[in-house]
Amino acid sequence: MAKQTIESLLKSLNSKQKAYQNLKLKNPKNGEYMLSVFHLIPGGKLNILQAATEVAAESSTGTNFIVKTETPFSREQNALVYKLDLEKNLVWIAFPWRLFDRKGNIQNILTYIVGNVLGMKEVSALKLLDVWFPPSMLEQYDGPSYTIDDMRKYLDVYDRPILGTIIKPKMGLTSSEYAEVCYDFWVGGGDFVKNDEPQADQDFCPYDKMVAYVKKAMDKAVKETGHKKVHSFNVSAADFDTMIQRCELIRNAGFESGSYAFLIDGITAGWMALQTLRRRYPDVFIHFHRAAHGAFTREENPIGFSVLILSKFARLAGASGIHTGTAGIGKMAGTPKEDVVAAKNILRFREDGHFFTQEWSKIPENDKDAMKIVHQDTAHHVILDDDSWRGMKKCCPIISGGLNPTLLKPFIDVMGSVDFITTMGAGCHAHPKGTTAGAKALVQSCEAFKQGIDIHEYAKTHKELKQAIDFFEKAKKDPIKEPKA
Ligand code: CAP
Ligand code: MG
Ligand code: MG
Repeated sequence: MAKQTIESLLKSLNSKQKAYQNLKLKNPKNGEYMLSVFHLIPGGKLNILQAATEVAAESSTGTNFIVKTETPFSREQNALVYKLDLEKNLVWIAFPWRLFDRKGNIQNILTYIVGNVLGMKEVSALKLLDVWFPPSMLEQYDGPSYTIDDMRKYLDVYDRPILGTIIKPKMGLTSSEYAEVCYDFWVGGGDFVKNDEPQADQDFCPYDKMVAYVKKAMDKAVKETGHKKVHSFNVSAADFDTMIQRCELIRNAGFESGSYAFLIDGITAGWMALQTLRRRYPDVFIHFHRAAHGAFTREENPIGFSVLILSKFARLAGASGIHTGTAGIGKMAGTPKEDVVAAKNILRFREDGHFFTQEWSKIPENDKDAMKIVHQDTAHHVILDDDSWRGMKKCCPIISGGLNPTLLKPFIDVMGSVDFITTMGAGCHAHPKGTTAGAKALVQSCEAFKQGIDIHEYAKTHKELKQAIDFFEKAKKDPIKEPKA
């Protein structure tokens, strides 16, 4: 096949396709466009520019023919292919962001840019890899309200990850059994407990009783340990009314502000649920669990979007935290390139993505002190309390999935930060001596990290950690045969 040149590609476009490209777009970062990069392999007999302009059409104003009802103004809203990388099959598309529903509607944006286009015959591969929001657009979006910084203040935990668990077995405990396990984790020194992603109002674990018993367990644990605790309740439900009922049940169960979070299964319950929670409960940590994201984000999937995309939109929507993966260290697929890049992009005020550097609001160039802080920023308190208008608050990475005390430091080393919540399920409850010992082992592995001591050394004087190391390292060597507890 003759080597494609930009000229030959442009010549190949029909009049409709021509209206959805501008490879000479002067200043894509002029504030009018949300910018995006897709990996695209054309379908059928199309070349990459024909396919890309079809994607731009379908994800903005067009369809498969030019319609007589177009107007000069509607044409102004055309998305535009503005750059190509023919070697890597990459296409850059600029979306006039006024295309999108006013007052910050994420569901609407995603319906455009990863909606019908994922099903078009014109592409055989289409994956949204990165996105850039202009400052003028950011102003329209909520961003996080209650953040990990607020949770740190509540827990009085600053210089380490927030240590959490997911109650296991994943399902099947009664409400009182569930609360027992919460208590056992909290008295072992853990900070944070979450419902698992399918937890709802199952008949063997009635929601109202689960909430009531967790409150009792938390009160007992706080009294005995002298430390505050947090529980993240899954409020996902069949309908919004039930979701709100669950939120109100929790808020009226006597929990003090800061001691509970609302977990939403953001992919299966949807972005409307997430934004509803963010707008109704700005004083609550909104926890985005991303079950089912793999259908879009796995590296081997040619059609979908990246973990970075999911994470950036979660921050824009106002999630306080979202699962961003263990960079392959835990049980889920993932890499530092995917998971750590996503984690840093939602934590920091300014960070490189896969293709764009995103600043989560515009700081006037001449604002020296703010720019200095931005440059110094290592993901700590960049948003100045007295003028948080300057930036969209941070969204915290929630790191989970096959982790155990022996993997805490390896993950921190890959992440290069402790500013996250980690939740270990089996990593805690599979401990040979049970949940409380599992929690102690997690706390001890974190203490070892903070003191710069290898966990094997530290385990010599900390039996729960020793037991965890023996168990999990043996399990890793010989995963089939369950090592004797
Ligand atoms: C982890 C977990 C989390 C996954 C989510 C589970 O349990 O509770 O939902 O980690 O994955 O159900 O598997 P374990 P991600 O700690 O026992 O593995 O964080 O990648 O979205
Ligand atoms: Mg007990
Ligand atoms: Mg889970």
